[in-house]
Amino acid sequence: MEKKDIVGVLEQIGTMMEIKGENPFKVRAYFSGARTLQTLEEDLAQVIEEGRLSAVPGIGKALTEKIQTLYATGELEFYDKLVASVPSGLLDLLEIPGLGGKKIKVLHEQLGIDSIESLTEACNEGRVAELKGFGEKTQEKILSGIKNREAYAARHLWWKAREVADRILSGLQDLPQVERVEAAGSLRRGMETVGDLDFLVASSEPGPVMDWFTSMDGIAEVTAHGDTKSSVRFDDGMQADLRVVPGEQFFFALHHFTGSKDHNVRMRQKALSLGLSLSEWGLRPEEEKDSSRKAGPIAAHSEEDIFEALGLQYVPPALREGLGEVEVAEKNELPELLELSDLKGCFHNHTTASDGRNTLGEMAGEADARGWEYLGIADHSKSSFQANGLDEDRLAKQVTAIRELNESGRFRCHVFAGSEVDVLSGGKLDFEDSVLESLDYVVASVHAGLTQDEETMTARIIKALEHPSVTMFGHLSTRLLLRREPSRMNIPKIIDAAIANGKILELNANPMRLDLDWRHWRRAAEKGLLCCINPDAHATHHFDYQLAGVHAARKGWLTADEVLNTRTLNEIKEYLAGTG
Ligand code: DGT
Ligand code: CA
Ligand code: CA
Ligand code: ZN
Repeated sequence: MEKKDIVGVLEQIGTMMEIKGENPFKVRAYFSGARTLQTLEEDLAQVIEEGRLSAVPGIGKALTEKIQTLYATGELEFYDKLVASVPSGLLDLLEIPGLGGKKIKVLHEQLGIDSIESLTEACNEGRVAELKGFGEKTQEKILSGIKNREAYAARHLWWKAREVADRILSGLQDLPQVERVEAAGSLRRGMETVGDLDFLVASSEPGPVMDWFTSMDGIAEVTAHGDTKSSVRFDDGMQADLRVVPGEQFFFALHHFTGSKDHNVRMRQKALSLGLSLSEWGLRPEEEKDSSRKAGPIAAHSEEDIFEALGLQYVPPALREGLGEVEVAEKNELPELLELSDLKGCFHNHTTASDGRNTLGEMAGEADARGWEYLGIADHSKSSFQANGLDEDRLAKQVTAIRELNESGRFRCHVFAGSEVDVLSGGKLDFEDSVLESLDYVVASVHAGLTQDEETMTARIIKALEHPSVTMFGHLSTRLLLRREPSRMNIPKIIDAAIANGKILELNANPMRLDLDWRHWRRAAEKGLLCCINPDAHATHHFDYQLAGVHAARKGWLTADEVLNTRTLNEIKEYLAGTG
């Protein structure tokens, strides 16, 4: 088992012991042990193999044994027994923000709460507010946490949906009856979260295709099984629809089921204005609409053909949100959207110096292998102790190591020395000016104090943006998709301040963040805001996240020249020197 997972198990043990009301000293030992392990600078494997784990301060004998067992086997009897001894409904309560072991124990003991359902009921009846240490505010927060949890469970991250969809697509592709296949819906539009997966197949023999689809591995329930449409639900709750159409309808159906609904409405209106009727079946003169379900007189051999038949510029799926794209396509004024291949590097990446899993050399090597011209390293700063943030000394050593790596000529990829500096609660940065000035660039981010009121948070962020050393702001809203709501802040005001101060906002490409949200970018870029797409990589394979970032950027109508990291190394050097 990896360190990260062991830390998770120790934390869960602590929480479960809290729920059971066990000795607080024992409970604390697990939490502090988890934290010690998390911030351990040395390689855990090496420490264990050299038998030095029990010598690490804060890790006693009992903990040493458990960590070693988990490391070696990935299992722990003590943990399994503990899980079995806590009612499973109580563990579900942990997913509600603000509820930890102690509060759950009180809810269980005093109100007999043992599930989300009984907790909802107790909140609605006002019984939770009456408990000592809870109150109206906490009760309200719990209720909104429960509501969010339901909404979160109904959707999936685009990244995860895409992985599942790719497997299904390649399975469908391999069937001899399948002439064409595409994923449609919100997945194809690159929405940050996806409700269900939508597949479309062209085939004259739907039977075997539907049979394959409804008997895939991991299906919990087949909710529909027909010749034109089947639907399934997987064990993890994800659902998928498959529609099979004759070849000549394929692109009409693809367009229709890609959506969005609002886009489709606008497209049908546009067709009507030309005396045409557009549907999932085809495009035909309006008076013939009801005569048949066969493809109409206008054929489409691609989606481009459909747009052309309506006198429209082709609208890429990313833009099909009904946000004015049809009107702009009428004027042939859609922008040439950013492509993944436009990116030449990125700036917000971590190494083993803070909480990353790969070393500086490994990260630079991977960036080099991808053909990037530059890579920015921005490890956490000292206040992010939970992420093993660097203090001034360790940062200075890292800067030296980066300079040496560049001089060694080991990689063609140039490494920029930066820092992801915490913006403290009053807007002050985590390092003194002289330290910040020693860096090539600075990413300012908020990691703590996420629940400040709108005014305080907005002022805090703007203060950081006004600091001369700050290059860009990281994951502005602090949201974690399907897990944590954004912090309260006045985003338009912050965008104006960024532009006024010549600062960049990041589009964090981590599939859980995609922050700043694409919905802001079109207006912001029009006003002159510069974007930087960063993977926030904590391991070399996280560089793949740039794809998710590019999808979000495309949804925000961004073009290559609105994104900093499409520039060449020389242009970046000039930009950072303040001359570009
Ligand atoms: P999702 O699944 O919630 O992430 O979002 P979508 O966009 O994938 O929606 P979904 O799966 O319900 O339907 C796929 C597409 O099919 C949708 O984007 C547009 C089209 N569609 C479905 N139902 C309707 C409808 O009632 N009216 C119109 N105009 N289009 C529809
Ligand atoms: Ca869908
Ligand atoms: Ca669907
Ligand atoms: Zn961060």
